Amino acid sequence: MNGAERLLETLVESGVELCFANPGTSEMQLVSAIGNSEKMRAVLCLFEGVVSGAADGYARMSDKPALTLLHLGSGFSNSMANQHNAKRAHVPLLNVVGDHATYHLQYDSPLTSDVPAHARISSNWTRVSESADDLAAAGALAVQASLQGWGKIATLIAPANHAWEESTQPAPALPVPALEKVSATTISEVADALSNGKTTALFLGGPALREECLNAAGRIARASGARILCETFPARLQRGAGRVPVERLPYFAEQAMEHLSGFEQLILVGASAPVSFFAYPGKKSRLTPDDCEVLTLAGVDQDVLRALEGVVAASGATEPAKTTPPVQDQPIPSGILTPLAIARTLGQLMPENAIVSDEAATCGLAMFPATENTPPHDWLTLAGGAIGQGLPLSLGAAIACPDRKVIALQADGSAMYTIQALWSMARENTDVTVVIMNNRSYAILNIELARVGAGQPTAKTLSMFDLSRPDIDWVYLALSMGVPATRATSAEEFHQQFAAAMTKHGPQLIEAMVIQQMP
Ligand SMILES: Cc1ncc(C[n+]2csc(CCOP(=O)(O)OP(=O)(O)O)c2C)c(N)n1
Repeated sequence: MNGAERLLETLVESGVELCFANPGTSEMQLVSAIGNSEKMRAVLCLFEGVVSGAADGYARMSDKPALTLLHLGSGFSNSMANQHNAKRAHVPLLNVVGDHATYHLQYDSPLTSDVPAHARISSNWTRVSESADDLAAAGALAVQASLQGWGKIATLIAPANHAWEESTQPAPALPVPALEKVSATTISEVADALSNGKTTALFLGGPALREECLNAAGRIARASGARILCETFPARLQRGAGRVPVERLPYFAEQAMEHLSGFEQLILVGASAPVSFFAYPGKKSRLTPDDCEVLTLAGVDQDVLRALEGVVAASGATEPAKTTPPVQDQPIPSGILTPLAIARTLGQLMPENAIVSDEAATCGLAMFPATENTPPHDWLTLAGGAIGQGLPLSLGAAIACPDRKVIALQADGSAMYTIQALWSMARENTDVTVVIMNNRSYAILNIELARVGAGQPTAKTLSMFDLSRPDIDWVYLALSMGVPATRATSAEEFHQQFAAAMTKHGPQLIEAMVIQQMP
């Protein structure tokens, strides 16, 4: 066996069963090994940002690392924005990046670059294999590194000669690392703080937004009177009717500060203390009130569930959590197609167990509240703020959960970064309904321009946020990549097209010609 075959054997034995790939010449042995394996599914993605975003979506929904196969430093760099988002989402992700044969690097051929340097920027763990015999052992270490805490980005660089030379050393899978426990002292300190009479919020993030953790947080909230808040961009929030409601911190700093005002105590659970997304001249970066004490129950890599259950027990929180009531009957939206009309349709029609990838940007503001009472579902957001995540994320989520409907709420500007994901959705026949919010604008940047005080905009300034001239035809774009598509120009049309999409399986796209009233 060669090094690539041994590596694949180890990865399969470690439980890795899916590869999102965009390979080149230096990865041919790996491609061949995957091609000869019945245990590793391969999904071709036509841009590396789709590879990494899809691996993130798969990991968010399966809690397992997908393998990404990338081509040298340039391929890795193309994947980097969504690697960054995955890192911020705290998911396990396993990159295997090919490099030139070790003896070839000295000749500085055109694709030569410092691959470990590229990788280190967005990886938590980086290693270059030392020999063909070492490649599989390095693979086992990489899987283990990706499973540290709630998930890390592990990047293994495989020089081409290590992949093609003979390897005599099988490498067994390594044990999955255990989560770090929160100390009994911390648990009892937090339980005490919850009964000290101060106005308190639990501030949840990362793994604390799963149903079991929310049930525990809901009990604590009921017993202590604390409110439950969550970070602005949760990686995966389990919500909907019958689940524990969570107040999501607003994006704009002044709204977030307003939301947090009056709290004397904030208890962090799987989240960092909230800070403003950007700095603005004359505004504070920290969002908590100056006199608010910030305590940490559990960091993002700790055993958040056990910690919450510890507080439940220590504070005698015996009553079950309050939960969200189901949706009430409402009239079908009619008239012009506003984001609110789309939101109302979602609120009425989203099926049980749906997975929502929310990269709807300014159009999305109304969609989160409007879907609060729909049947239970998972809500995935742009954890790292680097746009171009939504379509790849929904591709990966749909592959992880083939029996669940995935709904991609997708702003048009962000969609164009990784539009190639549509092609992979068609090829894999994933059950994703993409709703493009066509406002022909980088609308948020118009707002931010005023907020940072960058002066009076000229026509040229505004042209840098304008997506018209030419207008993008999303129906043609989708059809050209094999995804059936329709266009909705009124609230009634959208409702009818979305209702139809919910009854079918397979990828579909609705171009929503939204009329937006900007604040
Ligand atoms: C990788 C990356 N590049 C650029 C940006 C800056 N940026 C933030 S929002 C935005 C435009 C978003 O436009 P769109 O997706 O159409 O949503 P809208 O604001 O119109 O609702 C840009 C370019 C970013 N956040 N990430």
